[in-house]
Amino acid sequence: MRLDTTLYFITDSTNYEHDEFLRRVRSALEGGVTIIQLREKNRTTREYIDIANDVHEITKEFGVPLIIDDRIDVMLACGAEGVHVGAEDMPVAIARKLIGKDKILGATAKTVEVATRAYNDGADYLGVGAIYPTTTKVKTVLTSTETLDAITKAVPIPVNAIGGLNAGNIGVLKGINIAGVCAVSAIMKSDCPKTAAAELKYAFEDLRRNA
Ligand code: TZP
Ligand code: MG
Repeated sequence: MRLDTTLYFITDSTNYEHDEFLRRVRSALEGGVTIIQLREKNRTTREYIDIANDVHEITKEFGVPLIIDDRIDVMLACGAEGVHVGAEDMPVAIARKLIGKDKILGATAKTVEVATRAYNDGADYLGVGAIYPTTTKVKTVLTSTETLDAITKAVPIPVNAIGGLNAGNIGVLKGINIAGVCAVSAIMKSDCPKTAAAELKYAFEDLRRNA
């Protein structure tokens, strides 16, 4: 499956019944998300696998890659297309060795040094942020747009911005050579994930056109 990080939707099933969660995932896909990361922080391994299998059934219908946050075992168990690792997770080089060359490997980077190392160790794309403060459950600090810009210039792989981003505030990324934007709340918590996804994608494409 082709890696296109233009609109990278990261899920959060907190506060949603299973069926409603899946309905939102489908709606986001209908709105044009190009890649999905399943991010579950408070699940048993069995639950994580079950939910991953259900989400994967839907993403396959749309031909969109499914990335599993943190867990290579869950990725392998459900046959997802890739895994995303952060600073406290499996080191990028070890993750690449374990998953082989064909799976997608994403990494989080907040500095040029970490970004360069992740690229050299086998990452396929990078998530950089948080650009804005976020209400999503995450241990993170803010990353400046200057650092984001420097990272895009330091590595030849797709770099995505993340953190508090929505269609109304991504103008701050204008002129920075990012491959796409990542969003949790802007899509997940919207009354209509389909519309939210479509608006965010349009806003990003508009930004790219006028860069
Ligand atoms: N990493 C940095 S910020 C963030 C992650 C996982 C959460 C982004 O969530 P939101 O709701 O789009 O601000
Ligand atoms: Mg992680």
